[in-house]
Amino acid sequence: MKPTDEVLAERRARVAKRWELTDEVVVLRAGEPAGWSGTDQHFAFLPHPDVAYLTAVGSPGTTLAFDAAVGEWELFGPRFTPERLVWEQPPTPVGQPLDELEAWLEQRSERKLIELGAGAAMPQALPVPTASDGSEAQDPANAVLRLSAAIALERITKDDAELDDIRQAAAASTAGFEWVYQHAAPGMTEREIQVGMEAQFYAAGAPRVAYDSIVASGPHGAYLHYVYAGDDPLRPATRTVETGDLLLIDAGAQFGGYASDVTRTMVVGADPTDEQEFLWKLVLSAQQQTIDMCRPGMVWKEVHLAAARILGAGLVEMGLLRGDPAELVTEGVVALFFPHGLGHLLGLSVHDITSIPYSREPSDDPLLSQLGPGRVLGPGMVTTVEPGVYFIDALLCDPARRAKFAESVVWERVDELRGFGGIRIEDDVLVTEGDPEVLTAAIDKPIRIG
Ligand SMILES: [Mn+2]
Repeated sequence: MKPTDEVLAERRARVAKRWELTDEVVVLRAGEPAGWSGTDQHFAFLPHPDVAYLTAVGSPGTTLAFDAAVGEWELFGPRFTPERLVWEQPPTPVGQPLDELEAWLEQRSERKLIELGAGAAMPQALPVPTASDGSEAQDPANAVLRLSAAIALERITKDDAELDDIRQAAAASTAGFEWVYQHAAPGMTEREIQVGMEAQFYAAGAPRVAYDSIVASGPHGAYLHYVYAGDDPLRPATRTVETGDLLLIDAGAQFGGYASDVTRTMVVGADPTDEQEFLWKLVLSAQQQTIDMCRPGMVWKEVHLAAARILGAGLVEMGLLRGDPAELVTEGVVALFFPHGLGHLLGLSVHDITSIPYSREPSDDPLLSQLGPGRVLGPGMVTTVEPGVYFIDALLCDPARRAKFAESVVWERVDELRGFGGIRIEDDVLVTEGDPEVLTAAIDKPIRIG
């Protein structure tokens, strides 16, 4: 649902309040299409999420400006020349013509200009305080970081218009997964399954996928981001699904710019083996228990560690690991089989707000701590919950790791399971004042299909 002008004004007002600027001028650019080197072609354009959030406009060139002295926002949008209109349909006209941005800035040229959005000079790490009073240096990159983080803090909590789009994205994903459950079978290629599934996303109204679909059968499930043409874009390989294979599908439709992100793993064309069934139920149990932990006040990192301990206990029970599950997590043993975070924020990007430094690691900084794994969950946040167990050769065949974990890993048993692939189960969870709401709950979780 496109946000109303009133909702957009509320978003901008909250951001301006967080900024606490006095007389600066801020410009946020949506960006321009990225070019394909060596050609005159461009990749499909997607606007910088901060601009999409504050304008609900997705056209290249869209620019939002803020004059802190008067607290007013000005939107600029592209207008095409008659020559360009011969080749391309016009973007929806918004705000003032983009050509007038230069004059608008010229009138404010005496003031400090901060450029955000596409092309902003985002630092890769938090600047070190240098001033004697402990405040940070007047580094322009620091202002970019601070102001962008302020927008991110608003984007973390979804309003009703955003949730509506995420629900629509989830509904389109449901149609795709339903197709898989009804049609995927041994003898089909991963590519055939991907195309059939995505066709249903599009038929259900999704303009695009939220990210490259992962359709990984058999051993391919052990590559966390296995995608078609990841090997060679010129002549991509695909694999034919065999009877009894695990099929791991991590895919999601996008709607209104908002992502959905769903993973299901199924055995195709046969009943699961004992190992497949044990690990599948273990991953599902870890997911169910940690979804239930997605409540206001919970620290996300603790939810992750809880999942790791559950998986560790299961791996001990199965005879793959020896020791105390909590210690196996701390020592990094469980991470051999669960080498990723339990989940991530979801929104205008499938991995939301990850452009901010430290968004993937804990931070003590009061502003940035809420953007990393140390964040405290609150109502309105949407996070994925996606535990998994994998048999990854790059980790399990590494001599250094085998030596380091000689005691805690039963390597003979692990080696029997090489080529197993992986199992991941993922849903999109809305934190509420009450019970967590699983936005992708309509997508079934069959252990066997075909
Ligand atoms: Mn995910």
